[in-house]
Amino acid sequence: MINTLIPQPLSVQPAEGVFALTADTSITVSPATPAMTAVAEYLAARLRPATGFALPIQPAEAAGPALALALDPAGDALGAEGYVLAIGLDGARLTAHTPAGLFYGVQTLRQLLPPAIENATPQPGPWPLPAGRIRDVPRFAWRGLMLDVARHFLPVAGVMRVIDLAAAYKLNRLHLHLTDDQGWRIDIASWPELARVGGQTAAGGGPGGYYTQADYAALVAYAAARHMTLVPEIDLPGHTNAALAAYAELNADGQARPPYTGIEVGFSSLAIGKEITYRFIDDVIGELAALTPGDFIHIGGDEALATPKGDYIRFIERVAAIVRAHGKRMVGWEEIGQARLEPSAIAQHWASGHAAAAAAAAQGASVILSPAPRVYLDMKYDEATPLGLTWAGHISVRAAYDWEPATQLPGVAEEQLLGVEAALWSETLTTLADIEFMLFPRLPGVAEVGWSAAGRDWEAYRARLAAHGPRLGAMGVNYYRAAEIDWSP
Ligand code: TNX
Repeated sequence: MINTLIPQPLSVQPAEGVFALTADTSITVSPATPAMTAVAEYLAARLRPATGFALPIQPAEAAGPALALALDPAGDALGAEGYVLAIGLDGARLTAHTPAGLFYGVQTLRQLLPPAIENATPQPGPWPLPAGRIRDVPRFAWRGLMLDVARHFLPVAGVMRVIDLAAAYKLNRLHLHLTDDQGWRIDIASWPELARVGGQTAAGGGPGGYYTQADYAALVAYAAARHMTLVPEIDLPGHTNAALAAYAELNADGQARPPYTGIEVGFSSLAIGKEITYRFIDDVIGELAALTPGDFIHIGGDEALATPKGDYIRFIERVAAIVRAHGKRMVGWEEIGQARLEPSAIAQHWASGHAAAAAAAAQGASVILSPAPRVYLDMKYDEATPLGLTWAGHISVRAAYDWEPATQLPGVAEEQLLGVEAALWSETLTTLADIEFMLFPRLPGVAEVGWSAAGRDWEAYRARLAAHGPRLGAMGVNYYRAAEIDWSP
């Protein structure tokens, strides 16, 4: 078994020989529940186009060579997301304690097949799976990607594509930055001008756009089918010009702001002293919570430079109560650590002066790591990169990969780290092709930092990543052929 897997599994024991998929191979499920059948259908849908095989889904008792998916009720050592993949000469058996674990095992199985498996049209094959045994459990529960759909809107199909690509590397959270100064991207029925006015603009003056609630529900379902939780962000109390342009009464002076299409930050603020501000937030978070089966609502809280500090703290504490009243866990950028937080709160570290994230952790809150110099994938790779910003430096493929979460934040214990999240701000990114170019090939490295417990080894990683070039190519991904990687052939 030549191991080019990303993220690197916990243990890989190679054996002699292969099991090759053929026209006679079936996929079996045990037990035959809807959740199991859904994982099997997902697997079949990945394998049918390139192989041209029927790959029928059958109960486990069916005879013949199979990819067998089985829940192991006693397998709780595998946790909520772990799996065991055993490949012998006459079949492959994937076991897990949950359907999510099986889903991640399916991603591993995909990567063990030749890259041509990712083609959308029939390929000649053959389709060998190398024999061996893989046992795999993730290091962190939160393995995220943030997409900024506010500076530039990304239509539903583009978000679904990103979900597919992120799921292939075992990410399990998609954080959507839905609102900012330049645009409001989710329709709120009780405040219709947010989308109708605030949704019409974008950074650089483009056309904007927004998700209807039906669109958003479709994204939630699409993500859930890939065992990914959507985390919606409404950025408050700064980064709110689009809302302040849509509703005059949200401004301290009662005057609607003009739309904003530049890329400065830190100039806008909701009116902290007005009661209507909290009715507005309660309505918005109420509608968002109703659309969100996941536990989390992100309230932003970053760079509120136009909000006095005392007002900011009062505001965050009031918003926390609103989020709690709607039955959700509050996530915020690390600045929320300046306020009093409940232990259920989650602070997202991003800036290098990390006193606020440590303050959040000292109150018992959990921390997500998004250190800008490592995982702000909107930074240029190097000076030649045509897209992106540079304020956090250049982020090479190595820089995004070669860092250790446990030592990022002095004073924050590893038990308080929920995980890692890459962030893709979109001031300079207007198309899906732009997004793919910035994410790939850096996102797989961040995914490995979040998933793999084993220490990182850049030389071994860059060899594995090279093998993903043809795979990404077969998926049609517009990836950057960084000179750090030997992209042979
Ligand atoms: C900082 S990170 C921001 C964003 C920008 C980003 C650009 C954070 C919480 N705020 O508003 O889009 O830098 O890299």
